[in-house]
Amino acid sequence: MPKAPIKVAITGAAGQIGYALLPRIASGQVFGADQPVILHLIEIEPVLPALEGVVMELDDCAYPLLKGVVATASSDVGFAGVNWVIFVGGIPRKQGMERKDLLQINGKMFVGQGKALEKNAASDVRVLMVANPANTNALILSANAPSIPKDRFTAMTRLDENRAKTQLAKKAKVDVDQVTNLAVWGNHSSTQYPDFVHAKIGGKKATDVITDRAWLEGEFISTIQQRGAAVIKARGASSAFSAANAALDSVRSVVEPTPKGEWHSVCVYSDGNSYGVEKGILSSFPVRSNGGGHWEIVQGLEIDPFSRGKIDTSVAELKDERAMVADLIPK
Ligand code: NAX
Repeated sequence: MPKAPIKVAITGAAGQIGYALLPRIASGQVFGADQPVILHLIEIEPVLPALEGVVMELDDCAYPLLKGVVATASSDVGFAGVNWVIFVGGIPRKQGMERKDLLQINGKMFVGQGKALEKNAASDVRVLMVANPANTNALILSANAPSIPKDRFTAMTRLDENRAKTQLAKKAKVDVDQVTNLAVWGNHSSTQYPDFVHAKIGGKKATDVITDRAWLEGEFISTIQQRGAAVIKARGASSAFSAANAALDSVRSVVEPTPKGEWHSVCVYSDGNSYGVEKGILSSFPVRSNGGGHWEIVQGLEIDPFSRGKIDTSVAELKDERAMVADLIPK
């Protein structure tokens, strides 16, 4: 018996990340080679003609697993019956724009989208927020869709994890698949903390393989924190296919079981009992999934004073962001 199709919505589908995401979802690289999909592509009205071109390209790929495409500027139509939503659409920061302005502009958008999601999505809907500021956007979205369980909302720090793994692999002169257990903590911003203390290289502690502590505490962390800006400087545009790749890794890491003893990085709601992060803050943590869509924050990692300081700084920034959009979060 062939599986029933799942409905996957992507907002900002005609943008550069959306364009890199679609062929990989439609070809079965995310939900499995036997899982048919129906794509719901959501864009703003002026971009619908360009989106039509993207739909033509999807048609022209003749993907056997692609059972339908809906292209729309309506959140109600776009979220109707969807099982997964990847929120990519957003307004980029423009010159002279304060962080607070960006938070407000994008935040207002997620008030409406949260309400539409709650009204229209399937009861098992799951969400990955990619659009920046990702953690706070996801917080606003979920606060405006209160009947959807909090554990369905995630925001992306997987690109940071992937970047960090590659930098450690290069320094240790090993293949990147030798680097595991790389947790990113906190906000997806320049305060994030890529945790080298618990990372492993070839199954050993990364700090036993790379003994240059000054590099780990200094250049390594700042390279990851500033990597997005470095890509923009070099390319004249922000990370696109690497971001799409990380979004797909994030979804796969929820729908597939996490290998024994490992974890992946994703922003989830704090339960208030994990590593001193206040309940209700949507922060990046090391997370394990059971493959049935359920995840848990990895418990029991010892946090040394250096890591504590870094995590606290990033979580403090998340609290500041939440305070800046308090008017968009219903009590
Ligand atoms: P683009 O500007 O290429 O695409 C964004 C698309 O969103 C545009 O086509 C726009 O028309 C659409 N859009 C705007 N408002 C919308 C709305 N209300 N409903 C539906 N669509 C809407 O940006 P792109 O490079 O694709 O980046 C998208 C987002 O990802 C940005 O917010 C960016 O900051 C964020 N990123 C997040 C990363 C992460 O690791 N979490 C890394 C990469 C990326 O910078």
